[in-house]
Amino acid sequence: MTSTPPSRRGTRPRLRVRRAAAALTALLAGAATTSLAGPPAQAAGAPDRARVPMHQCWVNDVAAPPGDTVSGTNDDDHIFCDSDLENVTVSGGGGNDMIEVRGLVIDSAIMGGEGDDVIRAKHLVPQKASSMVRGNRGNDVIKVATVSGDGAERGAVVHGDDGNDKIFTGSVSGAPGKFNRGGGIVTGNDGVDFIRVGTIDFSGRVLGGSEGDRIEAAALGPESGGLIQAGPGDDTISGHDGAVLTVGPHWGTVDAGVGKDTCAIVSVSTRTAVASCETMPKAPPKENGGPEAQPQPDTEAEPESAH
Ligand SMILES: [Ca+2]
Ligand SMILES: [Ca+2]
Ligand SMILES: [Ca+2]
Repeated sequence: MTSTPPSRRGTRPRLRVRRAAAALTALLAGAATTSLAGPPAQAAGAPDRARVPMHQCWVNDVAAPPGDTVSGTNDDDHIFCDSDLENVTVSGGGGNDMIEVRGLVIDSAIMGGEGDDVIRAKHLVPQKASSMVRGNRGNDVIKVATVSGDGAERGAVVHGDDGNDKIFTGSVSGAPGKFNRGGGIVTGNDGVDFIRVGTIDFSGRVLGGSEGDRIEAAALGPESGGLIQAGPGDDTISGHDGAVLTVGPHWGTVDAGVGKDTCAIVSVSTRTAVASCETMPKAPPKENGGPEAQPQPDTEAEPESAH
């Protein structure tokens, strides 16, 4: 276990404030869904990482004993957690597992294990360690509310791992730290993955991994900057449902990687960087009002019809 010295990595104060505010908002949002039993009080004055593992989980309708692990069997399990996870690792083990966490994922990990798993979790809220969701091997479906990390030691990490995964998350944010680790990151890893995320900003990263992936984001770098890196394979990068993705106006970066890639994107800034897109449809966006918005037929102030 690494210690967590005060950050000296020069994170801009404004960003830190923004993060703190976001974390607070997330906590408040999560509070509505956590159980009334509430977490045990933190050991007052406990140095650094001496936090009590906290969870209220059930494995196949049997309450999981307290402790820092919640484990499924090698068969198909249903693991349900009705509270925040704090300093806990939840593992599905083998089989096609369903893992559902209704609270925050604080310094904790959710691992699908072998098999085709379905994982649903709320916000990843790393505080003193990383928060992580991994599908592990198999064709997994992963849904996470938001992915917001901070540096190497407080990463918010979602990995599909081997297999053809489907990953859905909200916003992805947070700069990596040493060795490019951590931050806010979503990766498909090996396999033909489908990744749909919200806004990628404040140095958040979405990586496709090998093989032909489909990556859809709501926005990329609208306020600060973010990265989409599709990796090897014939990849497709776009907005949601194939809409045109706006890159910028700040430091949005798209690297489609090796392969015959299709990018439905429009850059709205000179600070963006777009590389390795073999196909970039020039078609104007239908709804997002790009710079070349389709000329509308003259409809003579017709009232809005239902469509
Ligand atoms: Ca299992
Ligand atoms: Ca799996
Ligand atoms: Ca994968």
